[in-house]
Amino acid sequence: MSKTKGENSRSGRLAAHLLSFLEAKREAIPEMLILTHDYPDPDALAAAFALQHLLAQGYEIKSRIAYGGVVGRQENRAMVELLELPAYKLRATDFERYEHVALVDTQPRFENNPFPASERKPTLIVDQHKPVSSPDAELALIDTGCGASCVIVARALLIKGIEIPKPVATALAYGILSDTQDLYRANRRDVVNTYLEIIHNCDMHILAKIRNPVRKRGFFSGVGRTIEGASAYRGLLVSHLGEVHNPDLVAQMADFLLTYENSRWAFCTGRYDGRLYLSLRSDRGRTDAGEVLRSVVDNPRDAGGHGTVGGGSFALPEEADEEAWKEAETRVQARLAKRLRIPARGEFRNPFKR
Ligand SMILES: [Mn+2]
Repeated sequence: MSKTKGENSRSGRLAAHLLSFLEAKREAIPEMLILTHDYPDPDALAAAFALQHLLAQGYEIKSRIAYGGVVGRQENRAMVELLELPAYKLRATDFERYEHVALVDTQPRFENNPFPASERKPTLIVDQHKPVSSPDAELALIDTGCGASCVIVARALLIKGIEIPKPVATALAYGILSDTQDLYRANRRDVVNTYLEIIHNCDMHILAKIRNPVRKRGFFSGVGRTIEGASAYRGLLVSHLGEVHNPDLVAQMADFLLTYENSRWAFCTGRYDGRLYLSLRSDRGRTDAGEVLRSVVDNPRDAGGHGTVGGGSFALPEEADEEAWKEAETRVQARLAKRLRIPARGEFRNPFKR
């Protein structure tokens, strides 16, 4: 493969750092654990898959891809199954077994992964999210403008001229499309170029199947509850889903609500495994939804995001009853309304009731 354009771009420079780091360290790294966030999205899965390929083909480093939670969204499950993407639930012994850990699409001190940041330091970070505190790793590659974290790894494969097999290319294309809203939020030329260089190796048939997955019953009842419980005021559309079977549904419903013609902001919450999950979406390209959400939760580490997408979660006490959950939902909604300068006296109404 010929040398590619973009080595002078930000993602190209970070990718070059990654390559020279691995070149220097290869002897010292026999194997690596690649850790994504707990409920990995297409970008996290693609970045992990591509990094695994780079480590194996470029440096003979074996690796295992792991996540703490579950692969929830039907699209993401289809991605894992159809591409035979080897991502596994983290085992209790993994952190003992692997001396070297790479974090992708997340950072050591973020609450969305189980990395024991107070006890140890990861070997590598590849991420696009704004750090809460300066991220500590042997090599931290953070590019908040790269559209998707997997762009950095894709760039590294392209620069090194490693052949990209169809499943990896398809994962990368979907990761980029998914995190940039079909390139709409790809604000830099190197991001679009990376996508264009990858797309030649893609399996478009599988990509289409991933993007239009067969959906389970739980998804439709989730849509029903979202609409049923929706309320809106001055462009802010909110729905509290209550108990959910997987926290990805909260994000998916926020995406869905944002498509309503009168919504400028969509906010959803859901209860899962003792935590209240939050998702915020904005239709304004220049906003930082993660930053907005951080001001809504008690601990800023509990939320984050990039561009128009924000997410997070926080734990409620084990003894929390229905009233306590309701109170938490009301509190985050009120703080959000205040932050968006929507009058507290405003009355939220369900816009979909006939
Ligand atoms: Mn991402």
